[in-house]
Amino acid sequence: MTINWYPGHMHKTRKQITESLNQTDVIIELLDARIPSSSRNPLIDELAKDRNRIIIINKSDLADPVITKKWTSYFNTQPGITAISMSSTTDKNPGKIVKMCRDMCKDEVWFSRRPVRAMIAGIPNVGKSTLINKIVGKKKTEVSNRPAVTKRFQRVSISRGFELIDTPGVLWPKFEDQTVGYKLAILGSIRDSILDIQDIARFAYIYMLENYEERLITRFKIEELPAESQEGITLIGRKRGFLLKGGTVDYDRACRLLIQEIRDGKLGILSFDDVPIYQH
Ligand SMILES: Nc1nc2c(ncn2[C@@H]2O[C@H](COP(=O)(O)OP(=O)(O)OP(=O)(O)O)[C@@H](O)[C@H]2O)c(=O)[nH]1
Ligand SMILES: [Mg+2]
Repeated sequence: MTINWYPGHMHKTRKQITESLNQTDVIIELLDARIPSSSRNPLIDELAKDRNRIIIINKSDLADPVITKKWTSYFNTQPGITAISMSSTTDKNPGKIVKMCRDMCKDEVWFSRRPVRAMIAGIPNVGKSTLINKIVGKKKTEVSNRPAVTKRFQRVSISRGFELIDTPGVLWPKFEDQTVGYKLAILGSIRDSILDIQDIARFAYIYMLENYEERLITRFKIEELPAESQEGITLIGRKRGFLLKGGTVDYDRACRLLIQEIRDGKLGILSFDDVPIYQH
C-alpha cells in the first residue's frame, strides 16, 4: 500500500503541538478502542513524555470490552501514564476527565493562578472534538464521521479555571508495519480519497475471515465463505444485489460496503489489536 497519508496540515499540527506544549498542563491522547496500538501516534507519545498525560481509549462501545479492559490495564502499567476507556458518545459522566486533569496538576497551576489547560490530541477520527462537546455540554467544535474534520487549534472554556484544546488529527509519516496502515484505513482515520479501496477491502475480508468468520457468515448470509478475497467480496456484492448492466457484480461498491459496515459496527464489536504480553 503506497499512499501519501502525511499531508502538509499534519506537519503543521505537529509543529503547533510542540509550540503549545509549554502552555499545556495535561496532554490527553485519544485512541480508538478497536485498535489501541495501531491508533497510537509515536510522535504524540514522544511529545507527551515527561508531561502530565492521560490516555483515553475511546469508542469503547465499538470494541470487545474484555480486550479493552486488558489494554487499559496494560497502559496503566506504563510509567507516567493514566489510562481509562470510555465512549465519547454514550458516557454519562464525561466530567470525570476534568477532575482527572485538575487532580494531576493542582499544585503547579495553583501556584501560577491561571486556568488548567488540557490538550486533546490523537490521530484523525478518534472522537477528539466529540469528547470536548460532550464535556462542555454544547456543540462547540465541528464533528463528522470522516478524518481531518478539525482544521485548527481551538480553545474551549469548560468552566472557570479549566480549558480544553481541540487539535486536528495527526498521523505520522511512515508505518513500520503495513498492517497498521490497513487497520487505520479500515476504521476511517485515513481519507478514503487517497486509498485504494479495493486493496483495503481485500485486507479487511481476509482479516475478518481469519478472526471473525462467524460475523461475516451471519451478516452476509453466506454459508461457505471463499478463502480468496476477491471471490468472497464478489459474493457479498451478489448477495446484496449490487449488479451492473449485464448482471456482473459491482465489485467496487461491494468493497465500499464491507468497509462501511465494519466501521459502523454492523459486524458487531471488534478488537483488531492484540494486547502485548507484560508484567503485572
Ligand atoms: N460509536 C462511537 N462513535 C464515536 C465516539 N466518539 C466519536 N464518535 C464518532 O466518530 C466520528 C468522529 O468524531 P470526531 O469527534 O469528529 O473525531 P476527531 O478525532 O475530532 O476527528 P478529526 O477532527 O478529523 O481529527 C463522529 O462520527 C463521532 O460521532 C464513540 O465513543 N463511540
Ligand atoms: Mg476533530
